[in-house]
Amino acid sequence: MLDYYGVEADLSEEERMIQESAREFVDEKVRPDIGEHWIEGTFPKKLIPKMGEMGFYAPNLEGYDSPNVSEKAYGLLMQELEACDSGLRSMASVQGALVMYPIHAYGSEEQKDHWLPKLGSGDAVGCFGLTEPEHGSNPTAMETRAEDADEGYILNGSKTWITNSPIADVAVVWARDKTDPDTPVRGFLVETDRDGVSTNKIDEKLSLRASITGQIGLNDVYVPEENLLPGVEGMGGPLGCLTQARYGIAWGAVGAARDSFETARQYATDREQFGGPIARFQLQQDKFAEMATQITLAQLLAHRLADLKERGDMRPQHVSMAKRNNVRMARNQSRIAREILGGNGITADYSPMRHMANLETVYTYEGTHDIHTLILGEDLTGISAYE
Ligand code: TGC
Ligand code: FAD
Repeated sequence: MLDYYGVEADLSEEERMIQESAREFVDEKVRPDIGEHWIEGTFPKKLIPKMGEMGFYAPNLEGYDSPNVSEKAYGLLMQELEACDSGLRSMASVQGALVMYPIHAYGSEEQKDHWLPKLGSGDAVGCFGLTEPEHGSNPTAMETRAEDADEGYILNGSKTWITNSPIADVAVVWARDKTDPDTPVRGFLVETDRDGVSTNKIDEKLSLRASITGQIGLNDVYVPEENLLPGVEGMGGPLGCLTQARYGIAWGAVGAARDSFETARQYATDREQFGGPIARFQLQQDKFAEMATQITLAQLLAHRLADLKERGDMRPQHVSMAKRNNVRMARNQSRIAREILGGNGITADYSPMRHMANLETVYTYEGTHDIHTLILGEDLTGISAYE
């Protein structure tokens, strides 16, 4: 496995163990039929509780039966999951960073006791509703409204492009006060079996096919006061969750690129043309040299990001730089890997083209590449380009 600078020699025992067990799990339980799921547009749902048993959902959180692993161990886990498929990493990212994290960080003790154990074990599935049909890159302009009602709230609005909404038991929904749109955004835990909730599936995606995506319709949905996340007000709430998920993506993208590289390396040493393996041609070796360099740079960025996060020095802008760079890198390098596989590379028998198609989504969600460019631009110049 590519680790050109031997970074993994410095992993702790726990980090190594998590990496190895995730790799084994993926090789035995997911890799054999992930291509088929991708073609069919299905997620292997039977894996959801198994992934819980393996401790794949937010194992970096403290308490509530969580193993509280290091940030690097969490990153390595995301890397191994995405080395299989971005849809698999999405499952863990949403459940852990976008649903368990806000409950852990902003929830009441009752909400934590009720939801964290069952989300952690995969007995319940969560989703995160921020994006709306008319507000993607600019969620601050959201139209979903919460109106005071008898000891609770009435929610109205719609969210779209929501990973796992059609199979979710609970949605973290972000909304503004109906009567005063200047009031801060609040987060609500909405059980999907409440009257007025609909979760239609989005079909015919050409990317992230082994992941279920849908909408959330909220039509006069009543939620009691105790479903409000009490610990946060304003856009810092949802954006704080995105920082956690983007951190996992910065690591995951390295996995998708590494898997594409390893598949191409194996193929190029096996495949013979003009009387020998295609790996002997300088044109192919140039591609391997460049791929390995780009993957190594992204891997070093991810490891450094983990160190910053572990010691509390990581800023959201650090995460933007790593998400932006590493996903672009993986998107470009998976394409080069596909090229090395010739005609066979366009089939589902090999992973690079599946990664390449998935990475179109990863490049777009959790803040598009352009949005992360603007976040960095603002940080570096002090001038915001999106106001
Ligand atoms: P701005 O005025 O800059 O900030 C508002 C408040 O939020 C704080 N903040 C953050 N906090 C934590 N982490 C971050 N990344 C933060 N960014 C900002 C900020 O300090 C401020 O706090 P306060 O206390 O001063 O009020 O916010 P803005 O509204 O101008 O934001 C601009 C912008 C464009 C950066 C933001 O809207 C953005 O990031 N847009 C991209 C939208 C996005 O990423 N959507 C993702 C949806 S979820 C998803 O895609 C899941 S995919 C799941 C999967 O399958 O893996
Ligand atoms: P838009 O915001 O309309 O952007 C369109 C284009 O314009 C992009 O290229 C963008 O970079 C560019 N652009 C926008 N603003 C600017 C600007 N100021 N300057 C320069 N260029 C700009 N969301 C959730 O809330 N929860 C989920 O679980 C979730 N899962 C998803 C799963 C999938 C498969 C997909 C595809 C998306 C998911 N999303 C989710 C939504 C995702 O976060 C949004 O698609 C993303 O934030 C971009 O929003 P948009 O698609 O509306 O594009």
